[in-house]
Amino acid sequence: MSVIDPGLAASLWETTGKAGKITIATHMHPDGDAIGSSVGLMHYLETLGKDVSIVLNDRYPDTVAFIAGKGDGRIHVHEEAPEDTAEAIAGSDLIFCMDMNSFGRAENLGEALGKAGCRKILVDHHLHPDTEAFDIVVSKTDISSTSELLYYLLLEAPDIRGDAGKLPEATAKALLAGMTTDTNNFANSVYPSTFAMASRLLAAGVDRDAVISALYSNYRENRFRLMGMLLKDRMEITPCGVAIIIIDRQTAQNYDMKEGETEGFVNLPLGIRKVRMSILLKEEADRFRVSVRSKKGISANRCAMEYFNGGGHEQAAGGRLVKGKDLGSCPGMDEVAGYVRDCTCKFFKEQI
Ligand SMILES: [Mn+2]
Repeated sequence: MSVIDPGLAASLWETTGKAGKITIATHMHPDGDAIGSSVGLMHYLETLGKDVSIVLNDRYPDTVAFIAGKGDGRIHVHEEAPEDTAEAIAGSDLIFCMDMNSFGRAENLGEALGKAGCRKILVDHHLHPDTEAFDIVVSKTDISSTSELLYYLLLEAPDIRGDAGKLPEATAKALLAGMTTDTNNFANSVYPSTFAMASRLLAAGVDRDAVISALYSNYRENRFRLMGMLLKDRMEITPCGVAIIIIDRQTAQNYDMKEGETEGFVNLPLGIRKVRMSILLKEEADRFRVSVRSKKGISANRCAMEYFNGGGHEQAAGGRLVKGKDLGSCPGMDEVAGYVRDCTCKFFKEQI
């Protein structure tokens, strides 16, 4: 089972070997896989003596902060210190873009990343990568996560040579954490290669209990209070079998929700037999962030592309509805729910 083309991996590690200062970028609203793959790569590159920094559009949520751990000092956040991210990008000999299929996914960093004069490498598992924009493209969509893709790339590195036991401890932990979050703890997008990776990392001594505990037994109480309220009072199930949940700003504020604390909510309605697709909308100042999940045979990606200005994976995608453009400038929750009801109904009619 060869996950990565050895020739491609060889050219990637050769290019990496020549660079001194390396910057790693990932998508906006970074999740466990974005941080896991970026931090995992950073720790490995540091063992090669590279000067590495990570640039983010916005800070990662507290729920995945344990992955960043002591590496936190080398992470620069555009929303907090734009001059630091600009300096890191401009001074790079090489840029890695992890878990994003185009520069635009890094939102406000996109332009600087695109303009940077150095070589650029893409490592990603999303559909439709912008291959033209990169010098080396490691893109694979039938894989659980970018963390898994990076794991197999690292096994091809000259000093690792297939021995997971040679990975830095912090890299192994970050990769297991990233893969675990992107598969929803081995529930979706799991392939034989995913279990093989987990098995070899466990054998190499990664403390999975600690990772699972940090990810899934470490939430604040208010997350569960909000989850209960949304499922009881707010979830709508349309005749087409689409579950819709909207979290408006007032509600998020009432429950003191922080970034990342509603992670996973969108998956819950898929547990209901008649639900074929689940859509969660989160209100922001100028838009609603949209998460789409679907059962096998239904394309969340197509629905997100056609109706929500987004995309992602077949069963898990995201997008946005911009106020004053896709919706009224000050839309009520009924208007938003109505929009989603209508377009998903249309989506299912087109499927037949
Ligand atoms: Mn991912």
